[in-house]
Amino acid sequence: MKKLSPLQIERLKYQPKLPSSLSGGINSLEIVEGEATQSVRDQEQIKELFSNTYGKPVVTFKSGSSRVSETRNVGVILSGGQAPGGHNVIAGLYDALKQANSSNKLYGFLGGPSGIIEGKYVEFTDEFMDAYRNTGGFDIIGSGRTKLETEEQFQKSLAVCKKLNISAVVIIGGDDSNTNAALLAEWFVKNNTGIQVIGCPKTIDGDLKNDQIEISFGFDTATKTYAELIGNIQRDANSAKKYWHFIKIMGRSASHVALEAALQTQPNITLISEEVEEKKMSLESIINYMTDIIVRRSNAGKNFGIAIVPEGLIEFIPEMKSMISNLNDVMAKMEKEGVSATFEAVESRLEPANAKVYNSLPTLIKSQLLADRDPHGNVQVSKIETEKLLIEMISARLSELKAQGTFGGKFSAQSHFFGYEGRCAFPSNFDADYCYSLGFNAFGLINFGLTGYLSSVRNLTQSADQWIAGGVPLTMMMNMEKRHGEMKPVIQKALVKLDGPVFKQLEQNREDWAMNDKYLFPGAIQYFGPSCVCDVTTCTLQLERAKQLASV
Ligand code: FBP
Repeated sequence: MKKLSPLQIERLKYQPKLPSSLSGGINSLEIVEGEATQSVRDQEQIKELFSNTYGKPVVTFKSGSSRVSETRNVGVILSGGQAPGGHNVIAGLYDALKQANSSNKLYGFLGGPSGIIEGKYVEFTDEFMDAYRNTGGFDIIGSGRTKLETEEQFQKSLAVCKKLNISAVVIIGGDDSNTNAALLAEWFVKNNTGIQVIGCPKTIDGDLKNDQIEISFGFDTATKTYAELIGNIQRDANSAKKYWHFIKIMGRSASHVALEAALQTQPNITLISEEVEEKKMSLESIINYMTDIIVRRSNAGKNFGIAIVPEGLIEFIPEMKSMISNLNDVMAKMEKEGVSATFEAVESRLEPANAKVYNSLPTLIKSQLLADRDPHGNVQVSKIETEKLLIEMISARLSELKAQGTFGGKFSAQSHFFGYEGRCAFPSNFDADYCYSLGFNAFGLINFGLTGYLSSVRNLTQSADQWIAGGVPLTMMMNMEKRHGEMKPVIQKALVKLDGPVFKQLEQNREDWAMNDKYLFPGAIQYFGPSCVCDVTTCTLQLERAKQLASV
């Protein structure tokens, strides 16, 4: 028997909460259909590409009279980056499936979407499932980033589903993975396979959201974990008073994670990528902005501080964005031609203005920008050390100011990157309940014969019994974007809204936080104890929901 920590033992016993519409039993649901929907953009193209699954209504569940469920086998895939709560989505799905009919079977495809193509799977049993309840990680079946898009991949997936008599597949993933889900759903319908596909909104990045999806799972736990770490560093900085800490925070493109972590901790500087883009801030103006705060604090006798840098910043700085987009096309072409991407080869193919920007970067960053794209064509921003780039450039700027006699302080910096630390934490009570509900609800959507839907649980700032369960058509969230040099249908990422209440909260306070250390110390996530400590949701969710409710 494996040895478990005391917290592991106690968390295994936790019984996640369900919305009251679902807690009456999976066989006692009634479905309510809303209006027909359309995609967020590029309606004509998306409609043409998804002619069988486009335009379906948003649905919600309410408790209804009891019915008998036919036997079904379901397959589940964990896709993309880890996010706390993935195991609970599977637990909710498993419990609903067995509650509906004890002969039902759940298969887990191993290692992400490649598992369904290669026919690598495991069958869930009570004992296997019970060992993973309320735990972090995706190690139950593993994850991967394979893009599902070719006819061959779809045919292989179909053959595996037929072999296992699977009539529905649940894909737990972020925007790219749910784009996979939408493509697979469409293909299965087009080819009259009778196999349904349902997605679940996962990603710590918090960028898979809209009016129906209030937040993706994992965001709550990951941001609380980063906030704990930032708070600890703030205490250290405020004790030693000798370092500036530059902390890059995961979250790929959107800055939701950095923004939420900042609201929970109130650091001296917080960069928000979306603001940088909107204000067309060049790298130089970002350096000037940060240097100004560092100098002013130093003049006040404070040669220390905390700066939060969102992971995706580099892609939002206008001159970098243009260079990276050009670089992506160049690299895709070179890959097709079998030419290796050396500095010289790349520079000679970039447009002159972009080559100049590329050339101006330190060698470390230049080589990090040439790292492989992920299978969905994204630059792997987690590998680009923007925090070190900023430190290097600010140090150089401060040396100039020192030489001019306008800076007399000290600047000693430490760099950090918080990302992987938060992706597999024990899910908070919120994520444990939310994920379990998403999985349970996913089976409800399957039981009503739906396909091409994302499992949706809303009204999340209320207690779990008041949450609203249902489904949103995946095509509703799609638009066309350039990937690997070609226009493709993808789920649109939700970026930070600069006129939204969350960013406004930062904007209204940042000058105060810059100079008058108002650090907050959130401490570690608590799983047992007073509800005001254990069950509180993120500032992002609270502020966005308050605005949504005020506008109804
Ligand atoms: P998903 O979009 O798949 O949820 O992944 C998000 C993420 O955690 C990003 O925040 C980060 O940039 C990326 O994954 C890192 O990817 P990898 O795990 O492949 O290093």
